[in-house]
Amino acid sequence: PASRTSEAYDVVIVGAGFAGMYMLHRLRGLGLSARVYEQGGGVGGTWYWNRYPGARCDVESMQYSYSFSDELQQEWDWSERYAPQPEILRYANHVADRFDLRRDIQFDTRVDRAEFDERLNTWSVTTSDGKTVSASFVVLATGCLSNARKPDIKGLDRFNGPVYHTGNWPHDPVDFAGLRVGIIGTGSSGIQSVPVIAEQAKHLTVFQRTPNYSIPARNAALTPEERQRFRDNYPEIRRFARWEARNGIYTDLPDRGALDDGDNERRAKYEARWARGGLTFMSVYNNLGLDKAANDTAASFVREKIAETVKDPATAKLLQPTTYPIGTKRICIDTDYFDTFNRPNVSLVDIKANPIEEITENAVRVAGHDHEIDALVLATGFDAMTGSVARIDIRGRAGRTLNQKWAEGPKTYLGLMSAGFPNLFIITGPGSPSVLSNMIVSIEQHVDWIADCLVYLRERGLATMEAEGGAEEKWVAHVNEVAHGTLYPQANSWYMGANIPGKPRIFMPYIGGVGAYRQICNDVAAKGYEGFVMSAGEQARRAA
Ligand code: NA7
Repeated sequence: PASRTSEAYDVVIVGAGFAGMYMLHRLRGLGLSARVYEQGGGVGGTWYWNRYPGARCDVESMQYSYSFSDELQQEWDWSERYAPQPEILRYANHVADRFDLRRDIQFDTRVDRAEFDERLNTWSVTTSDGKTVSASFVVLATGCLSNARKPDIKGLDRFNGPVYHTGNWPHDPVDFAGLRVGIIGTGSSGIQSVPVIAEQAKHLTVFQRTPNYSIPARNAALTPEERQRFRDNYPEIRRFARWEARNGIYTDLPDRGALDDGDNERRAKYEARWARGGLTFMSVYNNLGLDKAANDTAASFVREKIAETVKDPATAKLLQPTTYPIGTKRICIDTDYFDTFNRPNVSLVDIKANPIEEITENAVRVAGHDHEIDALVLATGFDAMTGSVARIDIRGRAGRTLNQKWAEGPKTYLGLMSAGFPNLFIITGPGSPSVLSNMIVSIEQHVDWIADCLVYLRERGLATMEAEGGAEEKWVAHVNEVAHGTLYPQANSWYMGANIPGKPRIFMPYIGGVGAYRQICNDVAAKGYEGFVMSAGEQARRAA
């Protein structure tokens, strides 16, 4: 039974990843009391759990970092163009120490339930240690890719060897030396881990349902000069990332479409971007996400590269994506992924044509053939964007749960709040650019907006704030309309909820770009939080 404590906070924050940590820091600066609950044993969120071999950020380190403190961005030395997971986790820990965050974070504690009391205008928050505290506001900083999903494959529990999920990797090192390893899933996590596991394992069998487009990372050590160039130009780099780059990543913006160039010129541009590596491959032209014929030119370029790299033609063919436009599922960034299939100890099994029949004590059975393995890796992804929120029993006005409300798909106003759930904010929620952007850019924008909003409420003595139903409906429609003006809905992606059986197919992130989104959020605030209802609340009314 939950023990009710007298602990009361201005704000309870759920999660101590990059969002929760910065939220806590901002709230402290405003003199508000806050308590963070974190299910992990340390800070870092996604980067705390995703410890699989080869895990890296695919946004460049100098940009995948906080901008709120100039001292911080000037003093931290990223070692490589794309930081490996342990380094990102060290950075998260450094931030926690430098800003003395830990004293307000309770680790190894989940938030199980949050219930709004309409009389008191407060949330009762119940945690896995059986305590209930109260808070005027709750901020869900629960992350978009943090609810690892085990696939529903017959016999999975029967397997005798160890089963690892990339999104929930053990903290003790895993040694695959001498083992026959199987891996299911070829999204970003699979594509990053396959080359590393292949080097360790006796044999690696890759079970692929859908091939993915992947661009070479061209990872390398950062030189002191490269770091300095970023540091010297940070004001402009950060401004550009916030306002001009749709995805929050500093790059040169294209002013032409793919069909505006002749074949040779286009090819030369693709070659140059391929040689440069990384996510900016997709910003070579301004219409790859919009025009199928334009997109086809980039998609077929990548297919050619796969065919050039992979020696066995049948394997190369299987690795070539054909069923969806490039970039409409999260594009992958790799180091030697396709080349890994030239190794004698790596084999590829197509589970699209012949799905896995079952997993036995020692094998994965496909088309009547047992692929024997000693260990199994699931790189099968996440219940993205809504999964971690759904695990909390959230009850708003009239006891209605958020899961009931979102049964047909998540509904929010600006991704920040959901009507009927006063004083509950979401960071990088569905309906915000979140996963379509450099997460840290989006996180900082959300946290700053929420912080400003709390100041606004405090200054006016207001007790509650919530999204208006009508504004929310309009926003949801807008998010969909913008998405359907692009090629994105053509792919069965986790952006669409398509990786979770039974999950409603709704394009969840806002695709209008971080700059446009920031402008909308600023305008809403400037108009006195248009589309939100604020009220003085019972106590304030009584005092008046
Ligand atoms: P993703 O991108 O969701 O990839 C999951 C992969 O697992 C993908 O290839 C799936 O195939 C495959 N999958 C999922 N379920 C099954 C079952 N039941 N059987 C066979 N194969 C399956 O997750 P990641 O962890 O790689 O990446 C998530 C994000 O993290 C990434 O986008 C970056 O933003 C960082 P499918 O394509 O569904 O056919």
